[in-house]
Amino acid sequence: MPLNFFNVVLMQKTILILGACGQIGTELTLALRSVYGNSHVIASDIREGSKDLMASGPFEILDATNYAAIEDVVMHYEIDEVYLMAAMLSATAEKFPMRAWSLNMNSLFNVLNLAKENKISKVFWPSSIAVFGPTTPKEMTPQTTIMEPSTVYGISKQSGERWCSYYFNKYGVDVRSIRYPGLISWKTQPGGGTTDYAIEIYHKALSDKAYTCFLKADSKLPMMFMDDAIRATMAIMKSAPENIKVRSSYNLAAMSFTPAEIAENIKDHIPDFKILYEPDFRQGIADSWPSSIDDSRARADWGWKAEFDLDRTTGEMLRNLAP
Ligand code: AKB
Repeated sequence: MPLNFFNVVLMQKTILILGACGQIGTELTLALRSVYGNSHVIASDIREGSKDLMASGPFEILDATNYAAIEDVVMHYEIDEVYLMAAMLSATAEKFPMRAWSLNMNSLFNVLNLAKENKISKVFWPSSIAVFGPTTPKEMTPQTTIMEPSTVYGISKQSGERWCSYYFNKYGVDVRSIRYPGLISWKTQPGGGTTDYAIEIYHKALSDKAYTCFLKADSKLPMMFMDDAIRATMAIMKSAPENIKVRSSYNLAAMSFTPAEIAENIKDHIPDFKILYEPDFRQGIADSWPSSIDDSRARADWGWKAEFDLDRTTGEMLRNLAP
């Protein structure tokens, strides 16, 4: 069929993002709007988000744990794909275990069940390196390995992965997932994660030339710049279904570093920057996670390749956050 205005419009899919005002959701919404058109990407969250996000397209107040409310929005906008970005992260989840379990699991069941009932055709759900635990091999953690997470957040993500795989095998639900490492971004602040230090440090380097880190100097964790994470998310969702051979969640990697290494990197730009260490309860969470990740399955199956290393990330963060 030759392409003309009418069938291009007919082919256009409509996307709903749950948790659109968070750290990943904000940038993902803007990126998806630039590809699919503002009116085809419906942002939603329990509260309004940044000015950029609110001004760029449709927004709905929506609680990801409320099935009926999501179903209403899905029907109203004739939604094809849902990206579920609402979640309680590792550090906050340790303080509110039952609330974390309820948010992280019920929101996932809601979208999986909508897909099972053919009300939507595709789902993106983020998992995390938190699915691994103290008994997992720490360096170059393989795609398939021992997984005994010791955090509330990790337990919810590991259970979520099992449910994704189950809904794919049992009901044919097209659900796709990535195990995000710590994500570094400047547009929106993170909330309640263990890897958040790698963002706070840039803000404090610029404002105070000093930062007190809540992890030890040598705590090496896998990290990724947000642009890479958004590219990966859009790539896995665009891939042909037969390329998605892992239906739990894919390992994804870009770089690994310690607080001491990121501090040295910042000193290349701000020579009198100082870092102090006062580890708190988040040290225990970091100690249970891998130091580096083997993402060869994502590379082989859907062509993943990171573009940002620590030098490039530091340059982008300091340039964009500078007053
Ligand atoms: C967290 O620190 O909780 C998150 C994650 C690694 O999933 N950034």
